[in-house]
Order: sequence, then structure tokens, then C-alpha cells
Amino acid sequence: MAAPHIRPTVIPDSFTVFAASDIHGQLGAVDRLLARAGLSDGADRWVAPAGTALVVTGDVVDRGPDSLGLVRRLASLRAQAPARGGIVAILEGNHEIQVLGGLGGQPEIFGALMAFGGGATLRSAGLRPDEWEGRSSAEISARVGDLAPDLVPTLWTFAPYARWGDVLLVHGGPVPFEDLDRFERSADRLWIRDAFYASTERFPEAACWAPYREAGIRRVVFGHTPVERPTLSHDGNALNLDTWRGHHVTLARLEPGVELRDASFLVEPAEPRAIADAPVPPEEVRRLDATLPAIVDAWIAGLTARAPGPR
Ligand SMILES: [Mn+2]
Repeated sequence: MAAPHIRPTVIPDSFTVFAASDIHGQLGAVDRLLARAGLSDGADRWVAPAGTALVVTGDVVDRGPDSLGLVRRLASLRAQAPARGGIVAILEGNHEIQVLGGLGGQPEIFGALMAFGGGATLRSAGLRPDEWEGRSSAEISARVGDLAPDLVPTLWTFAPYARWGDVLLVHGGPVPFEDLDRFERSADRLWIRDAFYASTERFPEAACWAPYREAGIRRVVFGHTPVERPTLSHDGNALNLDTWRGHHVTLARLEPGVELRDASFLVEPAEPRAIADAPVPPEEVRRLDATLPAIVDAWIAGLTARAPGPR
């Protein structure tokens, strides 16, 4: 969950938007995509024309070769873009929350962190496996704080979602019947899968999507559930960009006034995972999907009750 003071990013309607999701430490592939798209110099310099936005819809960390390097790259480009008339929006995914809550000592979130590739983020910060295997979250957190003191504070700056005209950009998707105030503050939007993208309640017309429709949202760009290639649902109103299943990292180019089905895509192969996921049975994944959002919401509520901000 974004720190409570981080509001959704609003991108002007006239901008060209490049979007990617679930990029999981793939610094090399992301650098190549941003260079091919004319957004960066292939390293740490933002060079895009004014009126260009890059939106990353979450899951920047875990699994891939350089989570910390990718966080630092995106944060640097985000800092540079406004001086050149651009915007970089970094949105949170469930993996960002798994790092924050896991290192923050919440036991169930720590379990999810270590089960789903969190070791790759620890390795990218310079920890050896013997510095996390069998160690407590407090020990690991202290070591990460020594080696990469910017990691946790930067993850707290990721935004809950972004808006661009009638498009909602968010990690998992809109949540049925949830008003936008709760949507912004609850972790439901980071874990939702087929209850959005495969729902027979058509987006945005059906009654359960009224809060979004009434706020002017008619289309959604999202990730979180791996697919082979960019995948449309809801009659072309929803676009899933999590192309992990196809072992690719995808950058979508979206122009004002153009349908999602007419988006263009740049693709780079993903590098192998630095740390494999633990063998988690599908029923356990479903149980975590069903229980973690409420656990995260309760953890955040406890943090904000104790302090002016979780930082
Ligand atoms: Mn995810």
C-alpha cells in the first residue's frame, strides 16, 4: 500500500503513454525497451520528447536479476522527467508490498515475500543467501538497511494507481463495487485477478463497475496475472501487460484517442530468474490471494495509527 500521503498519478489527456507491468528486476530488458522507445539513453538519462509518460504498473522487484538496480533506474528517470515535460509514474504491485511488509516484520507478508522470489531483491541489495535463509525479518531488514538504505524509502513512494483520460492504470485491476476512496487505500487492487479480467460483468457497463464508470473510467491497463502476450478482455476495454508467461518484457505505446486493441508493443526477452519461487501449491496461492489484502490493510492501518507516516 502506498504511504497514505502518496496520491494517484494524473497524466494529461494529450500525453503519449508508454506502459509496462511486472518487470521484476529486468533492468537490462527495461533499459533496452526504453532506449528503443526513445524514452532513455539506454542507461540513466531521460530523453523523451515533452508530453511523454512512462507508467509502470507494479511488481518492479523480486525474481529477476537486479531489483534494486531497476528501482533506482525508475526513480532516477522519475526525478528527471518533469524538467523535460514528461512524467514517470511508478505504481505499486503486490511484490512491493511483500518487500515492505516482509521487511517490516509482518509475519504472513514475510512468508509471501520469501515464497515468491523475494530472495532476488535481497541478493540485488548485496545479501548472500546465508544472510536471509533461516534469518528473522528483523535481521534481514537491518542488513538491507545497511547495504541499500534507499530501497525501502523508495518503495514507499510508489503510487496507488494512475489516470490518463478514461484509462485506469493499476497493478491487478478495479475491484467490483469498491468506491474509489477505498480502492486507493486498500490492497484489494494489487491482488485481484479473474474477478476483474474474466468477470462476466462487462467493464465498464455492468452495475458492479459503477464507481469507476461514474468517475470517468472506461478502460483499464493492468498486470499481475502472467499471460503469453498482451491480452485484451472486456471487449477491448482491458489490457493485461504481464507477459511473464511468454518470458518477455513488454512496453506498450498508447496514443490519445486510439483504442487499446490498436496499441503498439515493443518486446524484449526476459533474463532468467535470480531466485526461483518456492514450490507453492495452487490452493496455497489461492489462499494467499484471498487473505493477504486484508492482512496488508490491517498492517498499514496499524502503522498509520502509530506514526505520522510509515517512513
Ligand atoms: Mn503481481
